[in-house]
Amino acid sequence: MSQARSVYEFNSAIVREPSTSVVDGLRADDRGGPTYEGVKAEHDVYRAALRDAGVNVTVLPPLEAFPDSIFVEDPALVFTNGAILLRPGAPSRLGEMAQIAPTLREMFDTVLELPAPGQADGGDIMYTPKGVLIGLSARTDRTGAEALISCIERLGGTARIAETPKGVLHFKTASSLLDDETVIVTSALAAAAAFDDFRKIVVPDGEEAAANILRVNDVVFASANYPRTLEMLDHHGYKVVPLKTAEIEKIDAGLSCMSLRWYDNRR
Ligand code: CIR
Repeated sequence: MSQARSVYEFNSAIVREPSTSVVDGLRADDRGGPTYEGVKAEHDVYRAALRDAGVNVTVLPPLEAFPDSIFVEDPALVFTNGAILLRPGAPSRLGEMAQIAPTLREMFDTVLELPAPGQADGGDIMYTPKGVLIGLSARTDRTGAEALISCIERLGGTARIAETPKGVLHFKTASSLLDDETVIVTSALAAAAAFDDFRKIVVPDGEEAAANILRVNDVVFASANYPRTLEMLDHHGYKVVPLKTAEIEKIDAGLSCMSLRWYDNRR
């Protein structure tokens, strides 16, 4: 059992230093790649914000062979009582699993592995107080999602399958948990059955990428690029930490992707 008071109470996180190869990160549309310096600057501020929010941050070394390896959220899923090694849906990212495995085996007593041939990316997985939601997407298939449900149940949790809107990379690209009762979503997910039991805050049209926020303890990390969403969150009473995401967005990433977070009972 976790002693955390909520699914977003975290005292531990893993991040990975960006590699210079991050400029070659995967992207659906090429709007010009990010610069290494730009990504590094956004990552440094993100790490500091996690620490300011009360999280102990472990920084893993860069992996030049894996341009997207800065997005540690995708190859694994972590909870207080165990971790699950996933199988990322992008072939160029498959090897990231083996790279993060030794760290997880050091930090967690139980490390499960998603059985082949299923695929699942951490970006499609939302941990909520009403169970874990797994969005099917181009990266997460039904075989992977069903196998993942079994792994989560072995750790004592519950999970169910949801749908990621077409053309959206990950389920959490378009939705995030804000608090125990509330999610922030794009209009494409506003009517999703998965969120029937939640209050929904819908991001304004034109600010879709703002739906990837990260709730950490009493603060909400949100992209500094979307002023109307920032204002809305502020209006709803959230303590917002605006963070720059202009560079990582060029390779389809947001704020949740850059860390694995959990509550460690031993701290
Ligand atoms: C990818 O396509 O895999 C990376 N360029 C972006 C990953 C973003 N990860 C996430 O949303 N969890």
